[in-house]
Amino acid sequence: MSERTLVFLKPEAVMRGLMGEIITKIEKKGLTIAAMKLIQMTREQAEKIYAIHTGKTFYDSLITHVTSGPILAMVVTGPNVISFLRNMIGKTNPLNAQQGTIRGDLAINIQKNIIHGADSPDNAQRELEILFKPEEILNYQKPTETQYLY
Ligand code: IDP
Ligand code: MG
Repeated sequence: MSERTLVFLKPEAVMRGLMGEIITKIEKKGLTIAAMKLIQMTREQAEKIYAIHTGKTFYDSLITHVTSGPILAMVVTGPNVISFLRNMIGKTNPLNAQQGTIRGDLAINIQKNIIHGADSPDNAQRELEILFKPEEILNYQKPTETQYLY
């Protein structure tokens, strides 16, 4: 059963020129990018996505940071895509993120940790609706993967 999730590369990933490397990892894993756009999030969008963290010590700084420049937002689909991506992303604090994960390999700062990935089906649906209109999300299959991956 295919799931879908919301991922975005944070401004530091765009500014450090890491978009291609991360997109490649997602593609090589066999997941499918169903929508993708480079945008600058509004404060309102960021506050909705990070609503669960309202009031925490890092909240204001986090919202300011993720709205400070371009992000690359994606809807990604595939079997167990939420778990696969969370595993590929690694632990929140790059100090605890294993080598081989995106954060383990590319980040040293807990806030500037490169990438966001929704953590549950409900949050994925809620978050992708904040950044994408339904008609922006494509539904397609890659024939080679249907035959050789799944
Ligand atoms: P996640 O991105 O791994 O799901 P969350 O706990 O949901 O981690 O936190 C959301 C984001 O808030 C993190 O990715 C990170 O950018 C930031 N953050 C979380 N904890 C801290 C902290 O203790 N200090 C500074 N920033 C933090
Ligand atoms: Mg989270």
